[in-house]
Amino acid sequence: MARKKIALVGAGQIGGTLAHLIGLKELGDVVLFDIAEGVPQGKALDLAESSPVDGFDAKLTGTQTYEAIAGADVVIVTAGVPRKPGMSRDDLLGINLKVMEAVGKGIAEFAPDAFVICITNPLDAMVWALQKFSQLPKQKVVGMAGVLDSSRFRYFLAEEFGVSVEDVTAFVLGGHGDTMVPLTRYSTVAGIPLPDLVKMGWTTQEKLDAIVQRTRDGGAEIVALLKTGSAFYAPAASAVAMAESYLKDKKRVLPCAAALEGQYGLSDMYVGVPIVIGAGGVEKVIEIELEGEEKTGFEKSVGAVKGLMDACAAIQPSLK
Ligand code: A3D
Repeated sequence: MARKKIALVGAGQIGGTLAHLIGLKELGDVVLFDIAEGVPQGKALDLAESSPVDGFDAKLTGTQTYEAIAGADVVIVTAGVPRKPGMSRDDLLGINLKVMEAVGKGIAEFAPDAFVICITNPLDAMVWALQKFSQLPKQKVVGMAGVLDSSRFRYFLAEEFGVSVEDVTAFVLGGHGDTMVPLTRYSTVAGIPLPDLVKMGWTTQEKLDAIVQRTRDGGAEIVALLKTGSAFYAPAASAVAMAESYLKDKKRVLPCAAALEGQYGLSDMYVGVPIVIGAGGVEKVIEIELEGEEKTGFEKSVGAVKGLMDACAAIQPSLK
C-alpha cells in the first residue's frame, strides 16, 4: 500500500513542527507549501536529514506550487499570520481571510478528496470561510482548537492535582477565543468529575476558577512570553491527533470546530463541539446537555463567532 500523503499549507512555526511530528509518527509523506521562497524547501530538507537518525521513512518536500499537493489525503492549513503581543486573534481576520480564499481554491483544484484541518486564526470564522471557498463537503473540513484548549486545561489540572496528565480528561467547548467554555462538570480525574473533587477537598473552587481562566488565556500567556509569535508545539500536536484519527479510522472523540446542521440549535456555522473523527471525516457531532452557566457561556461564545462571520461577510460578500 502506498504511503499516505499529507500536505501542510503554511510552513511556518506550526507547519514545520507538524512535518516533524508526522515524520516521527510515520503517518505518511509530507509536502510543505508556503509562499515564502526557500522556507518549505529548507525545512523539508532539514527534516529529511533527521530521518536516518530517528529511523523514519517519509518523503519530505517543499513547494511554492499548489500542483504539488495533488491527491493529498490530509491537508493541514496554517497559512496566514499569527498574533503578536497586544493583538487579539480577531485582529488577524482581514489578512487571513484573503489567505483562506487562495488556499480554498488551491485545495478545491488539487486535493478535493482530502480531510482538511484548519488552524489559522481567528479559527472558527476561518474554517467556516475555508469550507465555503473550497466547497469541500462539510464533514471533511474541521478546525483545530478544542484539542489544544482541552490539552492546556488537562495540563493545568494535572499540575494542580499532582497526577499524570494521562488520567485527566477535559472538555473545552465554544469558539476559540476569550469566550471559550471549559466545562468542569464534564472534566475528570480518572472518571471523577471536577466538582466532586472540590467536594472531596482535593482542590478549592477558587483554584479551579483560576485554572479555568488560565485556560482561556492560555494562548495569550504564550504570546506574551515568546513576543515574536504564538504557540506552535501544542497546536501542532493537537492537529496531528486529529489527522491520525482520520488516517487510522480511530474514531476518537475530540472537541473540534465542526459545521453544525441543527445540532445545539445552530446551523451554517462552525464552533467547537465534541465530534467523532474516523475514515469518513466528521462521523458524528455529539450533542451534550448544557445547563446554567455552561449554556449561557456557550451562547455568548457562539455570539462572538457569529460576529466574526459577519465581519468576514462584510469583507467578502460571497460568504453570505
Ligand atoms: P507562522 O510561523 O507565521 O507561519 C505562517 C506561514 O504562513 C508563514 O510561513 C507564511 O509565509 C505562510 N503564508 C502566509 N500567507 C500564505 C499563503 N497565502 N499561502 C501559503 N502560505 C502562506 O505562524 P504559525 O505557524 O505560528 O501560526 C499559523 C496560524 O495558526 C496563525 O494564524 C495562528 O494565529 C494560528 N494558530 C492557531 C491556533 C489555534 O489553536 C487555532 C494556535 C496557534 C496558532
